[in-house]
Amino acid sequence: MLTTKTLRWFGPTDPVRLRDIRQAGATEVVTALHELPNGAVWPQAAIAARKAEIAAAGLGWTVVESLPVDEAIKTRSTDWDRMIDHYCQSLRNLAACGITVVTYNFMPLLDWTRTDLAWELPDGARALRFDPIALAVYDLHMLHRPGADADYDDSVRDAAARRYAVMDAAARGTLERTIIAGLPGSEEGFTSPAFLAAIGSYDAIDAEMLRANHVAFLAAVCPVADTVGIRLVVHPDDPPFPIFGLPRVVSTESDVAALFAKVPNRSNGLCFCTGSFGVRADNDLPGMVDRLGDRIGFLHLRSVQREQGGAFHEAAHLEGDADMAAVMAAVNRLSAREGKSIPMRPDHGHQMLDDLNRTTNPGYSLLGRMRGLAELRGLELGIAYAAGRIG
Ligand code: CS2
Ligand code: MN
Repeated sequence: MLTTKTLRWFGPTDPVRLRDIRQAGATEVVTALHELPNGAVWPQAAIAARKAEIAAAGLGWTVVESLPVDEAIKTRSTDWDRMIDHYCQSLRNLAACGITVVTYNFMPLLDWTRTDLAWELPDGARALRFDPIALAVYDLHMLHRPGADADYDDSVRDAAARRYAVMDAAARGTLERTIIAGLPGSEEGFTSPAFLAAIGSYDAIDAEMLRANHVAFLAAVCPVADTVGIRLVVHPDDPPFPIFGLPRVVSTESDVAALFAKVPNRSNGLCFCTGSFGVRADNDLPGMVDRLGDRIGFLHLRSVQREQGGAFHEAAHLEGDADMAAVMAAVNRLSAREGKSIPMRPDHGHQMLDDLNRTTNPGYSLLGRMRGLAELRGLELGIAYAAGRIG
């Protein structure tokens, strides 16, 4: 049994077209009704129309990425009941249209975060990069978050002050937009004053409370997901550690194992993102596939290269720190054990070749992802063949 090859598509406004995705070798897209605001019910008619548009291009749509979890749910504030009702109704509507996997994340305020969206690699391609010093520059010198000083050690503070002093207005503006304007999929961006105010809504929420709120969310929606036959898969934190003093609680194997222990429902699953988990050297990626096993409902395959001082950039899919061959071997064992095809996508890709002449969503250019998909497909086929599982 091989994985189902998918690519992410941001809907009709995505400069990467459905036809491109099909030619790149995917049989399905993963997408969302990106045009709807967070917290809105996804109407069944709108889901069905999007599905028909995708089918007309010869592609399937069974995986949603993402059905965003409203801040009222993450902070457990007054609108909680209404937002849970909306979430459950969206799940019912999605199931009625044949969706079987729904991705979400539980990161406060920000989805994935980078400090550079076009970091030049030695071969001239461009990658996404995260640099803790750049994050500190923004936090300490531009956002002026109260109490931020205490979150950085002396060497990072000094480096940030020196870096800030030599940045011109354009560089400062780019850094601000990169961090808070909202990367694709995050649906919502902030201005710095609005971000500062929103951070305040987490003043009373520590990691323990955020975990409890996550469990409360799952306890409320998993019974509905079980009934309608949807697998909810949580995407890990990216990066997998707290930033801006906000807690992050889906960063390690033990974080997700605890979630499955607390909410054992079958629908409670994981989007195994090797790029997000792989930023931490203490996450054993192939071992996690073996141990988390059937909880894994969706695969994001990507490799990061860890750098000195906690920075990292996105490497080519078969390079960097992730042992992708070992991950793929574990995935192949899991697929054989489960007897089912797990949806996978190459997560992000470099801007390369003609990508460099085009404007696409950061991380989601066509050719870089096509290279990633082709390499991962070949790797999987070779592993399955060598293991005597095909041919
Ligand atoms: C990102 C996220 O790293 C990623 O896969 O593209 O936007 C991801 O889709 C969400 O965190 C899932 O909810
Ligand atoms: Mn991912």
